[in-house]
Amino acid sequence: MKEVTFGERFLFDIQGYLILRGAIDSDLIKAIDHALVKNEAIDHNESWAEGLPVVTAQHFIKDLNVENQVRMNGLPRLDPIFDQLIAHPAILPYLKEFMGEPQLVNTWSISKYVGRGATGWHNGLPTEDYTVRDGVIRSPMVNVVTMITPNQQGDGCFTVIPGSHKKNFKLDPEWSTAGLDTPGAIEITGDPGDVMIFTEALTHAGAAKTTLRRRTTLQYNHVHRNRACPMWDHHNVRHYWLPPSLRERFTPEQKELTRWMDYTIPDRSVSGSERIID
Ligand SMILES: O=C(O)CCC(=O)C(=O)O
Repeated sequence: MKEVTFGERFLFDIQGYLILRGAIDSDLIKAIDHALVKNEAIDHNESWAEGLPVVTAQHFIKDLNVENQVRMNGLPRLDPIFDQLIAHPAILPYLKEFMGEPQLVNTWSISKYVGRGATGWHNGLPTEDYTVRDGVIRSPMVNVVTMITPNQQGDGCFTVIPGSHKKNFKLDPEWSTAGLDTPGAIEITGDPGDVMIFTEALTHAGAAKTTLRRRTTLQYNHVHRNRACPMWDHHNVRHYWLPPSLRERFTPEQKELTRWMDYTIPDRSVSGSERIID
């Protein structure tokens, strides 16, 4: 297994993210892109969401809630090709190094088209939760972004404020959608197959999409095993949790990274029946 170098640990700690250039080979990226385009083009059975309060039912399998954007949730349910980014050997050593005992939770894609506006700054972890003690980095939530298409200036790239996982001031509300005009903000550019790994304590957002071509990234989010308990939420767990029938095809490493799924209650119909929704 690949060793994470001291230089990489230093950089992850000081920036809050690392970029792994060419981490995923181009044949896999092409196959993933093909499966994603196919799934974005079809309607999906969203009957699992029946009865959910409208306010929470915003992330359908195919989520078209945002103009000029398609978001797909629960990727391994859509095509086995998406399994290949779970516990990928180019990524797993970093998850272990920065998290200790990582578990995969949600997986989603975002495809943006021209006109998609900039998104607001956010972070999935409070800064207090990111720690370094005795030289050991611990981020209880780490997100892995894989670039499927070019992510260049104007493509609606991820934007981050490097070092903001240790920030001591709240952002001025005026900066909420100021994108690259926010002090310290930068755009994460790259090519298909490049990967960004970041602590969810890092303040991040998406830039406005001004180019004509589609821009797609996949997000595979991980939490420390002690926090792998999002199953109280029926809405989210539909996309987080993968049924045993699906996980049968996983490698031992993929099964290990999704172990929490053995212990949680499956998604159930909210109408009160005990029907398990696979
Ligand atoms: O691709 C983007 O616009 C950023 C997405 C994002 O911030 C997220 O998925 O948390």
